Amino acid sequence: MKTALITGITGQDGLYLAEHLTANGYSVYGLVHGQNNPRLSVVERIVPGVEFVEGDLLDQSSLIAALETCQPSDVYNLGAISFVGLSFKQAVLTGEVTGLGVVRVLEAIRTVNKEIRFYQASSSEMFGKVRETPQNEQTPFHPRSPYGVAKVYGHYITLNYRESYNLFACSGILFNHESERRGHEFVTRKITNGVAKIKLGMQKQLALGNLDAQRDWGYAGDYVRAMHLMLQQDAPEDYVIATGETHSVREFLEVAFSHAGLKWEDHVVSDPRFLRPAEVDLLIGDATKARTRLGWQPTVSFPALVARMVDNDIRLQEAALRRGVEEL
Ligand code: NAP
Ligand code: F7E
Repeated sequence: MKTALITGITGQDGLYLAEHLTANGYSVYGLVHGQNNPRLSVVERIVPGVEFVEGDLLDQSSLIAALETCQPSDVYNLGAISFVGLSFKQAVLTGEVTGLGVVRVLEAIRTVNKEIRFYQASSSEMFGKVRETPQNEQTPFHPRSPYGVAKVYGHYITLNYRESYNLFACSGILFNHESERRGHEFVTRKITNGVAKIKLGMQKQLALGNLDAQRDWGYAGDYVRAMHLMLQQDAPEDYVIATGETHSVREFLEVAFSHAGLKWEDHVVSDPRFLRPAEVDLLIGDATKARTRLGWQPTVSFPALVARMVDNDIRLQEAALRRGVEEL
């Protein structure tokens, strides 16, 4: 039986990946940082077989100890400060966790077992102020946030350890992917949760920042399949994972509100607090390599993604109303 260790198991992707690997016969460990993490019970409920190991991307010795405990064949490094907005406010911490955290995991692998296969969660935010459209594996990087800069470091240190120490180390350059499990700070979930509350009379307005930004939004459940496929290849390589379609935040609003029978113009207000010091205007990925080499393709369309997120949030908020509390 293969054994995988996932950092970031309490995040959106960690949970989907744990489900996917467990269903494929893996024994799965999740690295958990902090104490008394409330998301642990969610992971335990959804993927009962997962085991937890303590460790932090800021703490080198805890990562070495975690690998010694789990003896994994595969490590998926999904842990990060992943919210671009927060990265502007906590730039140094973002560099430490999202950037240097990657080299700490790679060093732990080099120390404990060089045969471990490694997946790094790289990001389309590395393209930032894009040099070409659509973006592929050869497109140069121009990050626009401390998060994007940290991810560029993580990407290149993964490549460097592959070339220097012959590690089986891959980066997936994933474009935005969303789901019912997306954190509420990200714009898609903020919108679908806002739609649900407005629909049920719990709130009247939704305050947002830049509505012109365009993103290539896919479904997270599809994207974790690609992570696993990358580690099944004969040689370690990097792959862009994307739908090849782009939509603006305004288009997302249009689809989400109309799905609930509402007009977004009646409810959305502009709030400069949600503008960023530097913005990524347009992302659209070319996943030809993943399609041809991994046989990967997305299965959930943009309207279907928005609809399932809105429906889910309406269900959650209705349940919260029945219980007499606001769903967190
Ligand atoms: P997420 O929901 O924000 O999850 C991030 C995870 O990192 C959480 O489990 C968090 O744990 C953990 N973490 C934070 N600080 C840590 C630390 N010091 N040590 C160990 N773990 C720590 O992110 P996601 O959407 O699942 O994304 C997964 C990965 O893919 C991230 O690296 C993200 O940057 C990258 N990515 C995401 C997208 C996307 O569209 N979702 C696209 C490209 C790349 P707690 O929750 O317990 O704090
Ligand atoms: O913003 C605009 C905002 O925070 C999307 C992360 O998973 O994907 C994600 O990063 C767009 C931006 O995601 C609000 O300015 C407008 O242009 O949902 P987001 P992101 O920054 O694209 C990449 C690939 C990752 O790797 C990251 O980890 O929406 N926007 N108004 C807003 N965004 C937010 N959050 N809140 C607003 O009110």
